[in-house]
Amino acid sequence: MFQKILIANRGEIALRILRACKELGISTVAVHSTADADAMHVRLADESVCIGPPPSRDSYLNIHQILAACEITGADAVHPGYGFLSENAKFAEILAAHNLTFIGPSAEHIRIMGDKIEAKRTAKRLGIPVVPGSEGAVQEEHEAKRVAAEIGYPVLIKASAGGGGRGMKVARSEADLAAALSTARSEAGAAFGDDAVYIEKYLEKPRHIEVQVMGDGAGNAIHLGERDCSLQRRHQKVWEEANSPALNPEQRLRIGKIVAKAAAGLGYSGAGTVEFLYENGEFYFIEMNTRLQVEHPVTEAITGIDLVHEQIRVASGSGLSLTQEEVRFQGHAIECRINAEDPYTFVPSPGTITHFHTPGGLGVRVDSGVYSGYRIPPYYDSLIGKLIVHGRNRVECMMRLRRALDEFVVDGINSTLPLFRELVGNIDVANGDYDIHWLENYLAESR
Ligand code: MV4
Repeated sequence: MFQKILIANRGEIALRILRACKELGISTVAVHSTADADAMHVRLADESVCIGPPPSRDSYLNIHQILAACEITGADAVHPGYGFLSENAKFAEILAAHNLTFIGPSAEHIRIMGDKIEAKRTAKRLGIPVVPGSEGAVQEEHEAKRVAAEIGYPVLIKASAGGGGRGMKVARSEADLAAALSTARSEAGAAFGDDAVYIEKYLEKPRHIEVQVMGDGAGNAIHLGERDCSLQRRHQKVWEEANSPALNPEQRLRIGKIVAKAAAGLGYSGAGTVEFLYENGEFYFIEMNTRLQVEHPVTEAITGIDLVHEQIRVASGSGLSLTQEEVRFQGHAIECRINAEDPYTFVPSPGTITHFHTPGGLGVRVDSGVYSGYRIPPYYDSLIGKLIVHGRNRVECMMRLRRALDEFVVDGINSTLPLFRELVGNIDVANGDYDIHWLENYLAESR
């Protein structure tokens, strides 16, 4: 097992990882920018190292500085959290070259999944259902027309280097196709330095359902059920829940088994999330994320499994602590992302949190890195905390969530709390009756 882990992140996820390390008896190193000198992750870690000025590229993304911090403190492993360097294959390779363990999958698997065309090809080969579309990249317009005619309009042009919604163009008929193709290609080239694009059938009203997987890197993998992340705005998830209100136990088991088998076949190591669009009872692979995700606590709530413990175990060579047969799904969990933003325009609202009071009680978890008097720096994302509520079923979970939201106090800045107080009272949300466009339509209509 590791002696000392350096946490190459900040905010609530740095605290989340610190807590797991403490429970496992592993010493912790926090790194921070000058803007984060008074952050909670710095206070709670055993040691801390300042790695640079506020901009992320000079601090949390600065590989040289993180290596130096490992060297100075004698850390033997690095947990990247999410965002920042978590899906940087080069970083994983550089750590390995310095005899440091990257707590995550192999650089090869990160690289494959970062290339959306390669990811889709790999998923298909491993038996995961994919969205109908081109076999790989499309080069010429005539090729795009042939594929589109085959799968039928509307179609979506996606950038291979994209992901997370960047660089997509819809073509509703052949008349739109040439323009969509050239716009998508030039935008991809400008944004990612890679103009490879591919074509898919455009699904009009899907849900976003993702499956959590954990591999041991030795050909074994387990799935931990799914999360429904359809409630989002501009590709930022707002509300996530497990189980998905749209699935029955047979569907859950079927897709989980497919994903676990694929991860085992890849020899995948650590935590991963396979993202699907789900429409009319069918799953369609879109991407795989090779990191721990923001919304992992809803999976922890319904399984009782500490995903960060499992990540650390696997990375240290101890293997997974349980088998698929030992995984039990209990009840329902919902996560609300509390952002320092205007609840309706989502304009960031940095500044000082004059008062911060978190709810408690049975089935209530708050993961946050802020405190009363904390000043939110303007340089990073606007997540200030996550409220995760668990109940024996979805109705109990929603009752508890309504109560917990009533207790939550964030003063001094704008937060997204008022939006959640509205959503828990909404009939479609209560019925679990929503798709990936629901929240944007609701926000457009409700004012
Ligand atoms: C799609 C799609 C419809 N059809 N692919 C957006 C993010 C990226 N991960 C994939 N995305 C989409 N891919 C096909 N073939 C619709 C989206 C999409 C979306 C997906 C998940 C969650 C929110 C979304 C919001 C808009 C579009």
